[in-house]
Amino acid sequence: MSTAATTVNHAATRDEAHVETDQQMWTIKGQLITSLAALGLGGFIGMFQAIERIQITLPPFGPFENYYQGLTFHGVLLAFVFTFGFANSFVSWTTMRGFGRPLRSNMLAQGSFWLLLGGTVLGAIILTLNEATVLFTFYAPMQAHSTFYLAAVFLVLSTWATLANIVLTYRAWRAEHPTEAVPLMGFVSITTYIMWGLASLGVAILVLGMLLPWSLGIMDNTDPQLGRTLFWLTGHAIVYFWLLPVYISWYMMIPKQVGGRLYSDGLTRFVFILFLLFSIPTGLHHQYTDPGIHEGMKSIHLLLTFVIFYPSLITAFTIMAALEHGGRRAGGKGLFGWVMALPWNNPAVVAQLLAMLVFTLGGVTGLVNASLTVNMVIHNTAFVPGHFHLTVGTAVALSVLGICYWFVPYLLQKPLFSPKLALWQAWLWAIGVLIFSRGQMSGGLDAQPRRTMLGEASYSLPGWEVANWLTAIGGVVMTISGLLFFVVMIGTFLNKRAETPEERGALDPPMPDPPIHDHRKSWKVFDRLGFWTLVAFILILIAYIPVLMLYLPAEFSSPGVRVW
Ligand code: HAS
Ligand code: CU
Repeated sequence: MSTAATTVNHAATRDEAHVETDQQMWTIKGQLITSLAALGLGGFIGMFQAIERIQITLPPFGPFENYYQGLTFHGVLLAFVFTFGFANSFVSWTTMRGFGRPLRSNMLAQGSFWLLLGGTVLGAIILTLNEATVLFTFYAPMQAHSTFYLAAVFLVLSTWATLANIVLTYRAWRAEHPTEAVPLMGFVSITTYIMWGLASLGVAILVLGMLLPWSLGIMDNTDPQLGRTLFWLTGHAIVYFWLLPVYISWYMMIPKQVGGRLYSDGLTRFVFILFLLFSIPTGLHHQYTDPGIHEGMKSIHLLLTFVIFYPSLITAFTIMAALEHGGRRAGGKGLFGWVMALPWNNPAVVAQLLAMLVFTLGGVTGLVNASLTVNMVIHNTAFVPGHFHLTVGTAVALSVLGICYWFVPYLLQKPLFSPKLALWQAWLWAIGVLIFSRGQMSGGLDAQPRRTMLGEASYSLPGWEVANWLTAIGGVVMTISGLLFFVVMIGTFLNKRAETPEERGALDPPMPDPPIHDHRKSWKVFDRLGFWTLVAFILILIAYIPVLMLYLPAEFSSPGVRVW
């Protein structure tokens, strides 16, 4: 373990030199590259799923033995590798900057990177061999090769290593600042990871206690229903582990990037505490149709799902206020003039503004899903992928691309290659996903099942044709957008051009100004992280003990099946 900033990176002339050590910055870059590689590959496979809807099956579906192998690749790479890698990279960096010191442990920083890479390579190998075509939810009794579960262990461990490092960094800071308010950027970083640390316990018990020993032959049978419940204990909260790193950007960087200021320090802390408390005890909203679970427990999870909707609503209003502040400072007048005055020529901002606009629809469709009775109409239909391409596929993914438009130039100290192309990329993604999700959702409302090779289905209903065409067209537009992103990234990497005088300062990160209502007005109780973690844990027990009691002691009665 070392805290010594023995060598410094490119930013030697800046005051952050002592914060960003070379030993740690390469892991931040490595995690980001792994994440973006997963995005590129996983996203590309997505196009073949989309055009399959209009009966076009092209290579590289070829190397895949079937549609579901490609779908598993797509889901695992995007839902786990892309998101975990980005979170590890970006939130490690915001932690360093937030607490104004390097991460506490080089070993954990490097371990986190190697675990991510190791898990990714193992997973990719076993998926390529078609030994783990179990989709990203890996429901038992479908049984993958043990290497698949091992890969999952590696990926989760990589996030735990980052979590441990963030907590140690916070404690080191606290030892030197016993009475100060936790710096806001440090606060949002650590609450994001503590939430995930608690949330991931479900899948850790599932994989280590059930699926891995079962796939290794140590246990003959498993208990699918207990497994599903443990999976969704993690599985809802994981969506906020994908989302919160992006919220960190929306709260911390976007106000600065649009020339405005965040409204309130205390409200921001409150939002992240709400996510810590209520992200996890909501998992049953993925299991409304599961038999055996009491309707009363499903209703409690439903109610808490409406509670966890609330911090995103606060976010909508508070970020809008910051945007309006920036727009008016830039000369925007009238009811909507400030919108036009936002920096629509800055791709880092535009990608995230469009991601926010699309997320309003993602949020609304989330409410549809969450409502127990309405859920019966859309559950297991194409409506659900419609919903999650608006959320993780855009609110998160398009924001990550936007963040990359300043973060990558900063990390490389090279100006962004072709901001114009980057702007095209952002708009094309937003347009593409709106077409795509419109197709998926209308298809879903017309009873189109999800996770089905519809181009081959013999039971198409009238109305599906339009839905399928929209899905295919939207998917292709998103792919073109994705390709543009990689052109811009590779162009930036190869860029030999120096920063022009007009661009001066463009290679500095957009560090936040204090909010209008700064930390002196915030409640001190928000900073009691140990206390909130305990409350979050108790809420999980209340929401889950009555459910898990139904399945305990577990009945390991189901042998593994291979349906592919
Ligand atoms: Fe969801 C299924 C409910 C959010 C992802 N969701 C899924 C699945 C995924 C997913 C992957 O209750 C499928 C899992 C599977 O494979 O089976 N979801 C919700 C609810 C929310 C929600 C209530 N989901 C997300 C997020 C995701 C995500 C975020 C990924 C990152 N979801 C469900 C339910 C299901 C489900 C059920 C199960 C369905 C079933 O039957 O299987 C809420 O958190 C949403 C809150 C969002 C808002 C929007 C706030 C808007 C903001 C932007 C403001 C705009 C501004 C723009 C400022 C309240 C913050 C201004 C710009 C200018 C230019 C002026
Ligand atoms: Cu959910």
